[in-house]
Amino acid sequence: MNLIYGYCVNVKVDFVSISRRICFFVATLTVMLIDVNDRAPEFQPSNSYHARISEAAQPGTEVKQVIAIEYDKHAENIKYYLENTGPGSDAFEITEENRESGVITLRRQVDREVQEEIILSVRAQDAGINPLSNFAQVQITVEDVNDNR
Ligand SMILES: [Ca+2]
Ligand SMILES: [Ca+2]
Ligand SMILES: [Ca+2]
Repeated sequence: MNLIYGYCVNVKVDFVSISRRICFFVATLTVMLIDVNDRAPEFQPSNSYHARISEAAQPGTEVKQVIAIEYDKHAENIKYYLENTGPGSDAFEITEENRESGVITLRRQVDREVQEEIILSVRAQDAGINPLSNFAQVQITVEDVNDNR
């Protein structure tokens, strides 16, 4: 169960008694609000990123860090996953080590002469009991180096 917010309000009730005297009593009412995981993480500043990577960059090079915000209590530990769907996307990864930092790294070298632009899809998943996800797109431009002999 998520965090419970409790607060108290005093309720004053006026009434007329049988003897026609005006009386009142004060009761304290405790209101409990239970936060449910009803919002998916939101990428900041938007769900569209751009990055540039040199085709000379070596595996392990940091490409981009994405970040999402979680609004529900007790669901804040967002995890990031790379959905390797598009062509060339398998050259990138979010390692277990970077699962909570959202850092995308290079898994293998890319070749601009093969592919100049690569689109990645990143999923941010919150830590709710019934987790919610959101997606961002990372457009990667591969920069040329003079490597063709
Ligand atoms: Ca949430
Ligand atoms: Ca909520
Ligand atoms: Ca080249």
